[in-house]
Amino acid sequence: MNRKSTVLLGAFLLALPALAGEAVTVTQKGLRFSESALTVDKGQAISFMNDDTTAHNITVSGEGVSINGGLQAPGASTRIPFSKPGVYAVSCGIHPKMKMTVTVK
Ligand SMILES: [Cu+2]
Repeated sequence: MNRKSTVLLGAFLLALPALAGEAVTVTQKGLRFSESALTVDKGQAISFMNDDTTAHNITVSGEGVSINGGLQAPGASTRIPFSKPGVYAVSCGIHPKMKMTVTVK
């Protein structure tokens, strides 16, 4: 639970089921998420791909969970697991107008 890239996700990973579905990819391009709303299965992860020429910072909040994916360079991908059912607001800490909703069922 102390893996370098997932320190901030520790609370989530503790609850992560052993069997998780394949990750879904959401792209950030033109300062927008490729999806405004997305539903994933419990335990599934989303890989947020930065296809912009500027850095992003994925943030996730909801269901008592708050995740900061850290500074994300252009071309980088940030994988966020969603282990708890509910509705989550996803945004960018640098560009607050970037918003999407993730529903975990
Ligand atoms: Cu951004």
